[in-house]
Amino acid sequence: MKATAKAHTNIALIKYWGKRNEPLILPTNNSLSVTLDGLHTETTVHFRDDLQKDIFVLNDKEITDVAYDRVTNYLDLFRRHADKEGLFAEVTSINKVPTAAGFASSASGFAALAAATQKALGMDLSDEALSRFTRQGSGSACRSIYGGFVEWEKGAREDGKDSFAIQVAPQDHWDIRVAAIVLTAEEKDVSSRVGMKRTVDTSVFYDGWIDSLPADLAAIKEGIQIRDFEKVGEIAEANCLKMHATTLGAIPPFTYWQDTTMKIMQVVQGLRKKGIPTYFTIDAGPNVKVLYLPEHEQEVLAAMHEQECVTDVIVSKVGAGISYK
Ligand code: 2P0
Repeated sequence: MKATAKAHTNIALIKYWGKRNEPLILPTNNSLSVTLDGLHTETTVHFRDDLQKDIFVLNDKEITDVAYDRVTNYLDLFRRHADKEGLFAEVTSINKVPTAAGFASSASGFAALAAATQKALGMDLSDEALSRFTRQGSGSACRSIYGGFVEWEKGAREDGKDSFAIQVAPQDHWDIRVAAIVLTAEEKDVSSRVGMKRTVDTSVFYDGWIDSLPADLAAIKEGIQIRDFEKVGEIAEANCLKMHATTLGAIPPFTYWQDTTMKIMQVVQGLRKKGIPTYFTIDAGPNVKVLYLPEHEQEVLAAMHEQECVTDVIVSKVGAGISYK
């Protein structure tokens, strides 16, 4: 009863920002992401009769804090489903997503954990069912089941059965690049979980965000199908700015941006003025991700490395979905 799975992280081009049901992690809106090949988690789950409790080892270190509770509570979901309550696991994870890169390592982390767990228990889940299980570990993780371009359907049911991700276009559909521009390694003040809840509950801009999403989703999906980079980039950048605007209308207001975040946004806009199609997107943190086409890699990376505030740049191509060893 042992299995190993690998999952890549993903970056949302249309953001998930708000839950309609917190325990089940049901979102208020559909989101759309691209899976990234440069950042991944590999996890082995070994269910053993001799264990009295779960063990969680991350990057060779035994974890006993809240991250352990989150993993063990998550395993309970599978144990209940597979009728294996009382059977504990040793979970060993190698995370190749540097926290400083500003990517939620929870996306690849929960996708790899869900995949390895269901395989170890012999559950033989479909991708759709696996995505549903993964969603309950961390919302954005349900998109990391697939490679390429992926949409998470919010669903309408209260039990969450119709809230899972589907592939919009495969990994080899389009060769675009995403560079993670690392600016700071500081812990953020407001976690994404707390930030999205505060925004849903209090932001005067939240309704405007929600109302604008169907048009963004339809247009970006069309842009992806016809490989129109400028269209996709423009929508992704505007969608990111709208998401971040909602945080300024919350009570109390907050922002994930720092001065260096805005500096990189200006560098990206400066590249566009020079005729290089480049766009940014930002998650719940200060770091910026830059989208560009392979033929512009040199100019884009040179412009980023010129900035004093940039400590690292991590480049990804479009990545693959879950794989098993
Ligand atoms: C996203 N983010 O679509 C959005 C954009 C951050 C900004 O998903 O509470 O770690 O575990 O469901 O998935 C980050 O939130 O939150 C996130 P939970 P998650 O990628």
